[in-house]
Amino acid sequence: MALEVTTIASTAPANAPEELVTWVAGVAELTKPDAIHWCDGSEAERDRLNAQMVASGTFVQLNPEKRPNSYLARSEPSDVARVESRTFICSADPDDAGPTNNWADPVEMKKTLAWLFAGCMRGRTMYVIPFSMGPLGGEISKLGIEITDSPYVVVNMRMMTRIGKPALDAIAAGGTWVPAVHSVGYPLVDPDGNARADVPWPCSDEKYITHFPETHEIWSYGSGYGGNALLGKKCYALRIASVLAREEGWLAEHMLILRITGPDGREYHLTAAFPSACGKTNLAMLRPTIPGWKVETVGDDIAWMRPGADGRLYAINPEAGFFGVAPGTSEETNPTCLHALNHDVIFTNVALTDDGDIWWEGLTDVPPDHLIDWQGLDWTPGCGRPAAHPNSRFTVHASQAESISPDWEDPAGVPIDVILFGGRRARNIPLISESYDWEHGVFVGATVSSEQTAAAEGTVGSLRRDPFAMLPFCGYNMADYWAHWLKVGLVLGDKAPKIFQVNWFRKDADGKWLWPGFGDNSRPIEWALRRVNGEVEAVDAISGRIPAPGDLNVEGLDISEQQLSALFELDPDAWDREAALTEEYFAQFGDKVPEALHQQLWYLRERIAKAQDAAE
Ligand code: OXD
Ligand code: MN
Repeated sequence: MALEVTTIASTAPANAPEELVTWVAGVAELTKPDAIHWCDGSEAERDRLNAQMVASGTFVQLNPEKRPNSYLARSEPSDVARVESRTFICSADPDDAGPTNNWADPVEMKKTLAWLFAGCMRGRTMYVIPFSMGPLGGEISKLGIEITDSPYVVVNMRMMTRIGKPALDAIAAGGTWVPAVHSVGYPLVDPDGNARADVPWPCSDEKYITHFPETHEIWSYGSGYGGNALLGKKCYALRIASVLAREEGWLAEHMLILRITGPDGREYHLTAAFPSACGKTNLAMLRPTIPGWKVETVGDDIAWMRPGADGRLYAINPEAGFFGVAPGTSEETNPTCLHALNHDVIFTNVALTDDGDIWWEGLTDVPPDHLIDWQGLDWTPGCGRPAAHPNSRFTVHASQAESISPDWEDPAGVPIDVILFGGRRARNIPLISESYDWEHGVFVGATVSSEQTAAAEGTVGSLRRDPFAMLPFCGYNMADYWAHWLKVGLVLGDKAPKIFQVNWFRKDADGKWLWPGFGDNSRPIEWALRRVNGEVEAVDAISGRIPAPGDLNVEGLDISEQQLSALFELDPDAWDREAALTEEYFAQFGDKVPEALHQQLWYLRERIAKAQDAAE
């Protein structure tokens, strides 16, 4: 039986403000749940939901001796990733969403949602999750309420954000909050009104991940998976927060945050934006190979940054956990991450071993003789199917990483010295290159790209642009976002972080990697920090400033002079073609492209022409 409105109000904690209770009651009236639970964020609540999901078949409890307090969920095969084609920015003016987003009319979308959400929680409990993105009460932090009919979402949100009573208390004290509504879209009554049983992974074939930038609202329907359902992450911390950041003069970025301490004890902080499949989690937990350098994790995915009282740019990690890709994580590639997964983890779509533990491709060189794969089927080596889904994930609290910085929850954030932009490029882009100034850095960020690596992804060698690694995450017109970055640069002036471009993926003519990557990525970063200190001169080049010969620390590294120079080779003719592609790329944004970026393209062409002249 659906709840009466008066009953709904009586479920609310005593200090829930009227505006919040009215909103929750409205959503309940629309979605018709059987019960409402206001999450307090306690361990008892988590334990109860975990036990309930084990009983319902959503969770498999892992062997407590091998993996204490850990669970495995298997999703429907149709619900394994973010659905960019079903993700919408619903601004009044399509131009405010821009050519890189799916736009939908907000009035029409609200009608569609009203129809989709009508009765969609029948037979289920509706959970109300108060949450804080960033440490509670911090000046950069923000509050939200997610309503969901998925207990899986509640226990994941508990690790990924700060949920429950303290967040509700902050809202009760007058804090503004972003409303976010989620349903898996699988009511426990069928379309004819007959009761139906639940399934381990309820979801719908119809999916809508919608954002309303003018009213700062999120409505998500039909998926139980990660970025579609944990609405604090991509939907709030990037898409809606990027809109808030533009309104309020700060930056919401798809960037990891690191603290690096040099041998002399000096601390530096760095943020870095990488498109997917560029080793972002590995960099977030980097183990430097240069003696005396220490790297600590502040964040692995998202940075919120604001100018501080001293004029520098300060960053917080708005999240509290890691929702990372499991395959490829091993003792060799990322031991820090692997160790963080020893206990209290939710795994989704990895394989199950016969002794109740987990496995994925790349975890060990030799796979176990038998597994239950991510679809719940028997699996043996050589059967021709991956055991874990390539996008299988772990959810773990950030405090479990041995690399976590003691200050990762400092509400004031950490002052940023360096911003890195990375991509996956076999050619052209050097190992590291320093931008000439902030405007050049914004140009570099705006043109970040990766080469398509497999025929399945498109023409091999063609470029996929992923500006600022924000392509699927910017809540408004990408060209306006570039203009916002330029404005923030004016505010920061000479206190702005230095911006560098890196490329760990350069190959030689035979297609072999030129750079070892992983822990050795600390070497170009060390050069960047020495540039911050003014310790080394750099050489002006087409892409930016590059290390003078001998300045990149390769001590103890088995790398030839030839490899080293190939890592920094800049072919003016290839760059000429690159500039033409950039011009083409900018054209799709029409007259929204800031003049400063056209000017940067002109400066780039000047540098190319100079290099062409010198080569003649
Ligand atoms: C993520 C992503 O899951 O960027 O972090 O897709
Ligand atoms: Mn991400």
